[in-house]
Amino acid sequence: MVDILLGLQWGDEGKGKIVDVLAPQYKVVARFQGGPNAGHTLEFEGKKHVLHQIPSGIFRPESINIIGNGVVLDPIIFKKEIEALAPYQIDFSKTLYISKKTAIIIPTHRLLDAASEKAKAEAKIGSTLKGIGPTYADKISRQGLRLGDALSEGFQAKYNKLVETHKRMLDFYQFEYDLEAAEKEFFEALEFIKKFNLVESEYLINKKLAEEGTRVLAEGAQGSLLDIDFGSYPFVTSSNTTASGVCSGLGVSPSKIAEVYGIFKAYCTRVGSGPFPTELLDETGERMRQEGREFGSTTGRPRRCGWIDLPTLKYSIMLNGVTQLVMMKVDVLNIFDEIKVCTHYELPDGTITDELPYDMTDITLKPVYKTLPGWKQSLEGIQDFEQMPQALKDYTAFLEKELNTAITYVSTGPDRSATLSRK
Ligand code: 2SA
Ligand code: MG
Repeated sequence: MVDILLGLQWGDEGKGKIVDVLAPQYKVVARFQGGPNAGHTLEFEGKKHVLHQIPSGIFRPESINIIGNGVVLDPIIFKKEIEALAPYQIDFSKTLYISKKTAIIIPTHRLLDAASEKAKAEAKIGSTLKGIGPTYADKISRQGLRLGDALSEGFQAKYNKLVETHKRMLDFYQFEYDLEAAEKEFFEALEFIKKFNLVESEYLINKKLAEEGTRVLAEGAQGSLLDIDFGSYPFVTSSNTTASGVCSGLGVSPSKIAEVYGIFKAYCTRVGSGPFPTELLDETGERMRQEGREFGSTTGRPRRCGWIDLPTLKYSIMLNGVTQLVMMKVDVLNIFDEIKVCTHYELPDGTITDELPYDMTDITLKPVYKTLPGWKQSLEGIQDFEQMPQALKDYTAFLEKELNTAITYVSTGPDRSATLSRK
């Protein structure tokens, strides 16, 4: 069976850490969407490592890691990621497989991302500028390049044709660029990637699933509220970040899906533009950002911070069929006297609702808060949830009741060891 782990908010929920914790239970860890816009941070044995495209099971020598067909892959970033993993002495020939159907990000995709953001000016999406949107656009409009194409003679011609199209678009944007260095790096990286296992990963994954007792973990990137269909469009990423993306992004059938782990922070953050009803623009938000070290792991951008938002969490739980919740970064709330929970929104006409309105990008939603007492103490060293301060137990119980789903893991710090199981 396939278990899914995904973020329920706007990304950066701490997925990398939890995949790493859960990985020993899984023979296979697979990425099904997104690309180098992701930044999955893992910390163990005093070391910190950020992964972008490589699945977070890579540090467990017994796991097989798959980059699925639903991913958009930048060969240049891939090469850098592999090089950065050198100290860990990983045998990639046994642990890493990439789908031939994976879409390739080429240098002009990154330029187009930048050009389109520049043209949008104030209305920009706040993209990570990794070329994600333009690459998915080419895939959907049936002119994109896939890794398997790079293995055949005709690749250069296909590449040239696409670049010509892109250059015309860049001229239209009146965007200035210098492509030479990036292209050289790109073709070097493409040669490099050919030495890895490029496979029909839908066969690999289904053969693994047919083996007795093999469980697969599908590792989501970004968050459910950035989903191309259900997120706060147009301030979203260009893939299905929700559970449905797993079937199309890996080639597994819906009947193979078992557990869905939904990860959320005990508060809320967002990078990039778009609605964020509980955003705190005051000193409380700033304290959250400092305490939670809330800066993008891919771009270093400061993340917007605010209180936890139950209407969005309920929405994400519904869309994904979440069976277990994982609450992250509770220790960041140690410093607050009071903790607020947004239970409903007040619409401009005064209606109170716990559903997300269609036009949430255009109207102001006023959060309706319930205030709970803080615990005001360090959680360091506490390894048993029962030993947690009562106020934290109450906060957890309140969320479980409102969300109607069990919180089975609670994370109290960045290290692998600061993860409490409540099962
Ligand atoms: P894109 O680049 O086209 O996918 O951007 C579209 C929107 O999606 C948001 N987005 C993200 N939000 C949170 N975390 C992401 N990954 C990095 C990380 C972010 C970083 O893990 O820290 O380092 O800044 C991520 N990727 C995309 C993005 O902000 C746009 O709002
Ligand atoms: Mg991240």
